[in-house]
Amino acid sequence: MRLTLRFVLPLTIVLGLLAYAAVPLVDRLIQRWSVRDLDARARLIATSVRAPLGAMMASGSSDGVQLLFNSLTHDERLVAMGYCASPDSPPIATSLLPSDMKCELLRGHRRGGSEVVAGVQGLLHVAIEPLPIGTDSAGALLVVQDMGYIQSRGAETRRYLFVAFVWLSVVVSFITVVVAQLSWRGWVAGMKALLRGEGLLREPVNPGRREAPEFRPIARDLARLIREFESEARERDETQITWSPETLRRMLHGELQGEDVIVVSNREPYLHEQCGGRIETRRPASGLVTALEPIMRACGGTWIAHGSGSADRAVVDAHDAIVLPPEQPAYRLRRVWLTPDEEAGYYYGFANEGLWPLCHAAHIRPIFRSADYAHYVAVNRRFAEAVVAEAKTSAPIVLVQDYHFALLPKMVREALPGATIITFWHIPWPNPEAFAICPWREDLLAGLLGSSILGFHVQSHCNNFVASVDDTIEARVDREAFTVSHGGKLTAVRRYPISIAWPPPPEMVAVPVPDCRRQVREESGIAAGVTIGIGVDRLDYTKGILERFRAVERLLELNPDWIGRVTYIQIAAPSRTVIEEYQHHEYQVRAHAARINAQFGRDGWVPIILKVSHHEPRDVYRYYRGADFCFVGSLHDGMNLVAKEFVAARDDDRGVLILSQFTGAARELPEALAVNPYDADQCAAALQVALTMHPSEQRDRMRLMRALVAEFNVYRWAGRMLLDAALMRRRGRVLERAPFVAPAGVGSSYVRAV
Ligand code: GDG
Repeated sequence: MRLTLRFVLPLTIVLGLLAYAAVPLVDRLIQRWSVRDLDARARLIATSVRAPLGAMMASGSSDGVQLLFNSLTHDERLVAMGYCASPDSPPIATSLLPSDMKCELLRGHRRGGSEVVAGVQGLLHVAIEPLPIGTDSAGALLVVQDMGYIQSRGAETRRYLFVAFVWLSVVVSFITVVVAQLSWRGWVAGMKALLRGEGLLREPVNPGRREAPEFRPIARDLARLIREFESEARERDETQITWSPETLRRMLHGELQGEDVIVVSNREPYLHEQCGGRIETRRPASGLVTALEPIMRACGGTWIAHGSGSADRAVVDAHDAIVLPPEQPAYRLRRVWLTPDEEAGYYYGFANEGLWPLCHAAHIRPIFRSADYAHYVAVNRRFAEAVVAEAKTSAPIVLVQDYHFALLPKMVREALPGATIITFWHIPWPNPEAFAICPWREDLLAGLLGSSILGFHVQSHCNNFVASVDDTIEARVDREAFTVSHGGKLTAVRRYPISIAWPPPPEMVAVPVPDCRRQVREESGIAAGVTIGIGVDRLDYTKGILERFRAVERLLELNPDWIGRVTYIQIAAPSRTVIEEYQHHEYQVRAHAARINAQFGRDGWVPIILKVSHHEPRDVYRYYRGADFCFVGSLHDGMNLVAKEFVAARDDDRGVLILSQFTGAARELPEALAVNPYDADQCAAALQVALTMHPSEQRDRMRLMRALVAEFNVYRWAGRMLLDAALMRRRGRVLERAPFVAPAGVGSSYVRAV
């Protein structure tokens, strides 16, 4: 009702005002039309009396004229008539001709005309019609008509006008109210649907209903607001949520529409080995596998890797694939076979004798052979073909792992231009001067720049990469956005510190810490009361195993009290054993341990226990849990997951971590005792601190480190990269729809990102 009044009242007022303004206008109009009618009537009378009047005047019969006039003025509107022979003569007129109406009137109307004058009973219309008769050339007829009827006609018209306006306002108000009610309902329903998110966040409940066009701008603005809000919320969330396999799965389905993930790495997550008559599965010693395997368990997809186990061929299907992990299949492993020559050239040669020492500042000269590089190119091509064969869509998400596949991103990009290629470089990237040693540096950079995203563990590796690009090839580098534009494609260079699964798999921490201690002592022949240190590494010259032995030696030299009271166990998983440098390194490691043990060992006690053999992850965790401290001494490392694993293994909040400052992990774990592994005295001092650290301090440090690894776990590492990839895909789609070429120098953010 209130709504109706709100419409009707103003409408009626406006219509009333309009009517009020229209009345004088209508009056004037009626008067003008009436005067025009009276003029015409007077002319008609003049024409009709011309002949009889002429005859009467010629015969001098003024009585006849009067009679004629009297007979005509019987009409109620024709008040009087008269004839003036000249302006000076008296008129021959009917009795009702007003006395003040003289023939002088003719002077002002020689050619005729009319006037409205006020009479005794109202307005009179006086028409002067020229009517020359005989010699009276200035003769004229006076016709006086009553205008009273015009006034009554005006009053009647006003009445009609008023009634018409009243009806009009009623009808218009009614139609307005009905239309307003109907549109209001539609508006409210449309707005409610918008606010429910129909057509924005979810499908409309009633898909048949047409969306009102006036809502489109509001819907667009709302959709934009929601997107902004979501991305803000996501950024907020990322700092607050705990990343888990479930979070990662949800993100993959939400942000990337469940797109299939293809991982490419040299190392496979499981090797099948022929052991006597049996086939055994083995987990390789590899940081890459440690990180990637939980991701694949969570996301599913296909992992393409070199089939290097002696029984690998025996267990695959017709497509060279097997589903893994054996106990709970979650993803496909597609094996690629290499000939011994290919493996020697691509893997041992170019990758591990060339690129590995090139990227690690471990003072081992890289060896570059053309024949090795040719194999490297061929194997990269073979894996790229496998990626294309495995891709289920033209735009898959491909996660390329490590320095074995620097050329592959470009090869995949050429075959699948819409692919999202995320390459992660697990080892450091050298400075531009060191990188310039490589004879195929341009090819490697161009190959890597086929990626959508190129990830490193730490910012200094990103900086080194971008500087190498700047020094080596023609590319546009944006140091603010950290992107490289090469050949019309944009690559984002980003820092993604890798990590481990959190919480660690339950079977790794199932055995209580005291039992682990006991088992480790029994296995290694360590007496009760002897403090145990642990180191777990691939037997690699970059890991600083020799330096750690020197640190133990220095501790015993500086503080002989520790003789007989501390033992350092080094697990060294054989790695790349066909390479001469590795054979030499193993020899040195064995010799050092033997020399130190010979010098300080006594009564069955030795300071160093070297275990050069492969251990299964469960055994590795038993050592982490059974030790009092863990020593990570890499001379140069990408991240080093052993440090994080030790922290994850210590759910008793005990144990001390001594950590080389040259690992990526040292940037994330400031509560560890940071050391320079080249400085034996400093390392010995750190050992001393670790050996004497109060349990409460151990607990405080360990808790902080555990909180960090829990938050920055490997699901977050993968999730962050995939989220960035999803964002790039969305941007790519938007720019494809509405391409815009930025003017030169405006920045590279408009370059199409794929
Ligand atoms: C590269 C980068 C980066 C060790 N011995 C055995 C064994 N391990 C496992 C450890 C750990 C992994 O190997 C070693 O990981 P790291 O990260 O320390 O080192 P790399 O293998 O060189 O890894 C490195 C990493 O990639 C990830 O990006 O952090 O910087 O060099 O998980 O537990 N595992 C088994 N048996 C052993 O004897 N099964």
